[in-house]
Amino acid sequence: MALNYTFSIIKPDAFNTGKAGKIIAHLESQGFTLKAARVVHMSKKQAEEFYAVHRGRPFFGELVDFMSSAPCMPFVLVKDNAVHALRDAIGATDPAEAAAGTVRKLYAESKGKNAIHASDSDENAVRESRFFFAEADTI
Ligand code: RTP
Ligand code: MG
Repeated sequence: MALNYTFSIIKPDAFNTGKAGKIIAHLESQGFTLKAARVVHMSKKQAEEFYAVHRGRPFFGELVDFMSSAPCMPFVLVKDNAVHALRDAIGATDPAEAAAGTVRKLYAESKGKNAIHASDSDENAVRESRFFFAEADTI
């Protein structure tokens, strides 16, 4: 059975322009429930570790610099089939290609500064939740 929670981050572009509340309200209106949340200014090392799967990709350095440039807001959301549901709700990586009504269409600036991260598998949702939260905070 699919995991009933997933992991997300309001990225620095959205968090530092006051969009966190609007994005969370938007997701709550779609049936997601907030389970845990923090505000974190990641070090470069933390950002490299979090996005280690992308090491070697052409955008890796830019991504790490961006994610460690200012505070962001990691959070855990609960919903049935949460990983799939949140990927649908955030839209395509590039806001220009994101469907109407998705978080990235509504709030993102560009493919790099795209407002929100969402885990792409149940396995990664568990790993990424544990990166920022204790297990007791997420169950
Ligand atoms: P995320 O992991 O943040 O939820 O985003 P995603 O699955 O939609 O996209 P992914 O391919 O995993 O890429 C991770 C993040 O790297 C930045 N990126 N920039 N300039 C570029 O071509 C480019 N490609 C990716 C984005 O911030 C993307 O969300
Ligand atoms: Mg991804």
